[in-house]
Amino acid sequence: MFEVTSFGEIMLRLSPPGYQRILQATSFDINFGGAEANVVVALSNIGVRTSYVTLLPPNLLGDATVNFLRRYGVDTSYIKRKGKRLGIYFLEKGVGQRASSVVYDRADSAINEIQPGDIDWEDILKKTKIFFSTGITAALSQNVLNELKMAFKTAKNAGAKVAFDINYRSKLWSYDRANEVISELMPYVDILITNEEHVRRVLKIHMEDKYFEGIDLTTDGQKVLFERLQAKYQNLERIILAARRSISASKNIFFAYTKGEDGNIVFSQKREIEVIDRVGAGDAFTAGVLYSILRGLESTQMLEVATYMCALKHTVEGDSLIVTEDEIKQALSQDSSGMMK
Ligand code: KDG
Repeated sequence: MFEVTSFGEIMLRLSPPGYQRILQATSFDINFGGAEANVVVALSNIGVRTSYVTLLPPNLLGDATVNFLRRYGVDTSYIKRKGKRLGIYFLEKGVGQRASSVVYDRADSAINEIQPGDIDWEDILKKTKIFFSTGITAALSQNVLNELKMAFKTAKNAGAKVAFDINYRSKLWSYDRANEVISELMPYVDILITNEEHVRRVLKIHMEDKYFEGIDLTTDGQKVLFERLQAKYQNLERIILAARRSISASKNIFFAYTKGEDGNIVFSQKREIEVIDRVGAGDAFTAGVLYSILRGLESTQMLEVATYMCALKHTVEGDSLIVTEDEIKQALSQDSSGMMK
């Protein structure tokens, strides 16, 4: 039995050491990353039984990718070895004035060669409690999108919950195209984990000027956004929204909100972020949410676990949060919230 199964593309990540630019690099550090893989790696590390579904080429790069997932205890038995190439992405980490940049080299990667029948969705989803994917997967190609829809439908029939993160990537598609595709996926989603910007821009939930202070939603605005989202998609059982605010030129705070057990919106504490590697921080947040749902934590505890895991990911090199369950419990028991005592 798998508590979480995810489906997406895992890529080789090549980044210049430290803060070098791609233009000057003479070597690259190797990592593996992909939103849905990052989530199951983080979950496996904290004791959740997970499986990852994708296509990987039958060559040494595909083998190395499988080894990476296995090292962290992710089940790889449903990965189909087929296709010509492993997707690659180059990450140049930014600092100060210089923003991070990503160069994708993922066209025609193995997952895009997926065909109906390559994955036995029924078999895997009847053994799964929560099936997770993101808008990145939906954006990859028509083949992948067809398969994602098939997986969502099969999950419903098999009684697995569907969890989804909009995870909009401007390098993959436009807001309008994302809206068109994701609007079709939304009726299958039970658990939506995303951020308020993606809700506004991709799901096109309009918010009037009175709900903003500068570019940020006010607390009232956040509550209204939440209610409008809930009213538009009544199938959603859980909605968990993340938000970021900058408090100075170089400092960001991060927090999240959801509906509490009494029906009112509850907010996490605001966490300051120290950045070593921000890639995959949203995935660590998602892992925290799914962990909390699986372990039956209350909404307020869920928000603390998820925002803590997100903050922690910013300090860990690579796309996945590598942390143990004990470390999280210990940190949260010393936290000002005292949530996990
Ligand atoms: O959420 C982090 C991902 O963006 C990263 O791991 C790479 O999946 C990736 C992508 O497509 O950008």
